[in-house]
Amino acid sequence: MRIKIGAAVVGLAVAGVSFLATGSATSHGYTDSPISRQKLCANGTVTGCGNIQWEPQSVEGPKGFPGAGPADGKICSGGNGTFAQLDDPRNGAWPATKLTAGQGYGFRWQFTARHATSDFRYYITKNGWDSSKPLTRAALESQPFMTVPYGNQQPPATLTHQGTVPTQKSGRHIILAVWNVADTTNAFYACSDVQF
Ligand SMILES: [Cu+2]
Repeated sequence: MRIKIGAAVVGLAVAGVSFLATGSATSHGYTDSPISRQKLCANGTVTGCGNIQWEPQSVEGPKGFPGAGPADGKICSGGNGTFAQLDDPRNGAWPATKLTAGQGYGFRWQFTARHATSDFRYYITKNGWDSSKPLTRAALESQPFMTVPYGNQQPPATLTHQGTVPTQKSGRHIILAVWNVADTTNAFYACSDVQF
């Protein structure tokens, strides 16, 4: 009897481990318009990216940004040390999507796991921020330029938010997209380099 119970416990433990491993390998999402750093790594446009090239959907970190969430300087990696290459400013050399201040734009997410969602928030850097330094809260405008409440609904596999690019911007900037998941303690982070 003892042996049977022991085997059942081991069986459950193994099932639990494999479930978690599958979840982390296939879950989540990233932005591809404007294209994010993680997607530039995944499609081979940018090399020397490390592990993120295999799983651009996995930039997951604590939610509650900017009050909580990843630490300053680690925002683009979601605070994941294994994805630290995303925080490297590369001396301002990340490929940048060209935008015109005030234009209409479709901000797009690709999801590999369609988690129930609280909202999506889009932040942009302040004029005069230093593109040679890792991204910090102080470098970002304090309020998102677009917030899309999602009412705990499940998004489709591809989701476009039709919005407006901020006005009064020139030169190089980062758009930080944050996907706040409703039913976990986490969010997903995506930094996109843009040029006005
Ligand atoms: Cu997920």
